Amino acid sequence: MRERFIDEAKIFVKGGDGGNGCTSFRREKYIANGGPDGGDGGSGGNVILETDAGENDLLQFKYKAHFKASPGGHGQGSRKNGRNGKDIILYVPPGTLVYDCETGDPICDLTEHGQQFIVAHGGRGGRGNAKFSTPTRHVPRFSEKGEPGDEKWVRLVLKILADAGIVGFPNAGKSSLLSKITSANPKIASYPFTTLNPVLGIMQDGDVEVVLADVPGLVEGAHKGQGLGLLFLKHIERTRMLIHMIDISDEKTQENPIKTYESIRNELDLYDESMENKPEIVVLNKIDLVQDREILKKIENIFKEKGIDVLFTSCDTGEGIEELSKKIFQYAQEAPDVPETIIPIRPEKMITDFTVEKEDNSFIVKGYKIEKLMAMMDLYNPDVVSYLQKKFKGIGLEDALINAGAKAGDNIIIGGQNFDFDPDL
Ligand SMILES: Nc1nc2c(ncn2[C@@H]2O[C@H](COP(=O)(O)OP(=O)(O)OP(=O)(O)O)[C@@H](O)[C@H]2O)c(=O)[nH]1
Ligand SMILES: [Mg+2]
Repeated sequence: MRERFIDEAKIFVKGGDGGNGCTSFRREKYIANGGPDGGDGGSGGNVILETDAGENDLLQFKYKAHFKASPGGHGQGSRKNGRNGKDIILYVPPGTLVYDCETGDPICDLTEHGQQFIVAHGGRGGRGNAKFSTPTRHVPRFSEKGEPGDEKWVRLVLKILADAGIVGFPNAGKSSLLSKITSANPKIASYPFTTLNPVLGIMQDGDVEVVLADVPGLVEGAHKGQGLGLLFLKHIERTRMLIHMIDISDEKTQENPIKTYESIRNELDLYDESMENKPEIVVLNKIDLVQDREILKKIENIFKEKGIDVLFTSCDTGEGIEELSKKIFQYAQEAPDVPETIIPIRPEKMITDFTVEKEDNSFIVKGYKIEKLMAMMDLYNPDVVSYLQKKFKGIGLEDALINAGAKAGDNIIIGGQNFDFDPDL
């Protein structure tokens, strides 16, 4: 038996750490005091998500949820740079939304085949000491360590992209319709809940393609999680139109067809208000089982009074199928596009974005970039400390610490590293 269709997954992604820069000086025969020649570390690999139309669901992430790209190589003497780490590419089906687990915000919507998104950047390679020589610093005795790669937990949610969703009670004939008008081959059987996963099929007319999604049958309470409904309602959220199928051979439905219609409508509307804006084709199926055609005429009028045009079909005899196909193509042309998912724009993080807080006798500096910078620094090296002092003055950190009340000798903590405050007064 096929594994259950997986349309949500939580994964941990980490870009490779950057390689360390190298501290080295040229040493050659007959050349005195060779200059700094330490090479740079290579960048860490990225973790990339790529849309692949050949992928159906997120099943692969059920078995493996941790992905770490490889680190960059370390720099070496003679200005030899480290090699870059390899990227990891994870393939996801079209319609995969990526959420940041920490903020809950969507960070990317992967819709087009081949579209890529770097979900975790590799760290920058540390610069070798050759890069730190300046007119006033001829002998840089330090280099940077590699920058740590980004790491985070993200949630992947697949919301299928199709033009039309086929909805209705179990056993209405939704999968039968899909197999009739597309080349898809869904499971069909005379019991409810035959379809357990959404199945896509494509209708083609010349260059025009309409993608249909057959989803598991809905029941009353589906929007609250009854039956399989809630699990799959999200797959019709992004369809542009609905094909609402009703089994008209059912006696109860014949007595009160509007009730059957409205109970499905109710579930859709309660799930999400966007459902109300989707054009809907109402199809009354299994007419081959209705002997008395007068009943159909009466039912048609009942719907008409409500302002709803219905089509009659039989997936068994093929009656009405051609008319329905035409209507689907016509509606697909006119149906409005589903609004794009809004991805909040996150301002780029700057080294000057930091906060200073006093805690006991220490001052804690927090900021994404400044913490990353500190991770690249070897504070046991006095040359690094004097380099950092200049840097802190330049980015306004020295002033910020003084304003927060820090005095010479106070303990400063940045990214878990401790050092004494030594303002350059
Ligand atoms: N006589 C007749 N039987 C039909 C017609 N359409 C579908 N059926 C039968 O009705 C049963 C259910 O059909 P499915 O296509 O599996 O129904 P479904 O809506 O996909 O059902 P779920 O996947 O369980 O929600 C099957 O036995 C079909 O052969 C029809 O027009 N006439
Ligand atoms: Mg089905």
